[in-house]
Amino acid sequence: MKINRLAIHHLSMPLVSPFETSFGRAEERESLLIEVFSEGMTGFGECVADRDPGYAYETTGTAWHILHEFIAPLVFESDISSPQDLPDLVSPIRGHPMAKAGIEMALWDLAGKMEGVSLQTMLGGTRKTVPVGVSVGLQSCPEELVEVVRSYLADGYQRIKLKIKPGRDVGDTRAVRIAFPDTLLQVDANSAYTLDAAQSLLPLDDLDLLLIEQPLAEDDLWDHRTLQSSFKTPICLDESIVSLRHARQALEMNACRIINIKAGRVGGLTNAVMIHDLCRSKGIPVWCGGMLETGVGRAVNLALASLPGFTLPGDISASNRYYQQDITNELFTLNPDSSITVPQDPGLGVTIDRRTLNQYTITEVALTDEDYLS
Ligand code: OSB
Ligand code: MG
Repeated sequence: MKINRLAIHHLSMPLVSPFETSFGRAEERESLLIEVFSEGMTGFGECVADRDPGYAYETTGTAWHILHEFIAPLVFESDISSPQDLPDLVSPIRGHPMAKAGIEMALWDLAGKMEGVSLQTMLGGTRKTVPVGVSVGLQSCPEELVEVVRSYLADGYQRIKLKIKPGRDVGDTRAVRIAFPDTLLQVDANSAYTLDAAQSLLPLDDLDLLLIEQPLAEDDLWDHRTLQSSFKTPICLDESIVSLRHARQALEMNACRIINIKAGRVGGLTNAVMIHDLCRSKGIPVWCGGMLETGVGRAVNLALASLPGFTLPGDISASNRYYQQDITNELFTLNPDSSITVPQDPGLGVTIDRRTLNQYTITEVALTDEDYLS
């Protein structure tokens, strides 16, 4: 694939309800939609960096910069035979996995459309539908949280994830557990605790949780190991697993018993699949995390989550849990068994609603190979 043109759209989309985590509260979701052009065809990719460096150090601003100044010239000067070549191609650029993953996703879409093959097939996914749950943000009080959870259960979600932070952890989780004794329940701290502060989480061990996600800092595999040894409940790492090597080392040192896989966090789908394969070979369950994606990223998460090692429900909710209007023409809905159907059309299997895309675009740029000749 010789890429001769590339477009980046910087989007800001209103969320249907504010989403609050230990790192902040958001009413809008910023992201970058990336288009790659080759031989009259277009591939779309979503860069999941957000406006603020709260979940990760990358932002829509840093990703724009890295794509424009460093990734685009590498892509234009190469003839890419497969999207799987992208990680090596961009390896001279240190870090910035979300920027890299956004381009790689667009190449997967393009390659799939050129060959008439779905992303699911290209990745080796098998299931027609994937089990999903919903990630519930911090609410004003435990009573309000119970009501919000009740309404998601009424929508049909069979697995609930609660966001927690210091002071809003055991009480909130216990209230939900008492109200819904049989619901599949898990919590996510987004790195909000130190090892000392995390001792206050020990009562969570009696609430029959599927897992406790990322209690400690991103760069702290060792203290996660210490914490895991004092919990019966599996610790699941999200932010800490930034590469295949981190996944291997985390498992070798028993820093977690479950891994959340997000393609954006690990530099793309090629790396995501390698982490899946490693975990599968070791019998470690994985599940697909979410980043409040648009329909583009959601299509990709569904394809990824259809691989056989994804044995726990993903953070992949229906389109209407996130946005009033999405930028894809295809909308994702929840099946009665709390699953979502994996797209089957070539590439990502979604098409772009240009009117909605334009409505939510803050800035856009079109780059061509000729811009970089000098
Ligand atoms: O930690 O899993 C997370 C959203 C943005 C950033 C980080 C996280 C999340 C979620 C939402 O939990 C998952 C979703 O997209 O539904
Ligand atoms: Mg998480």
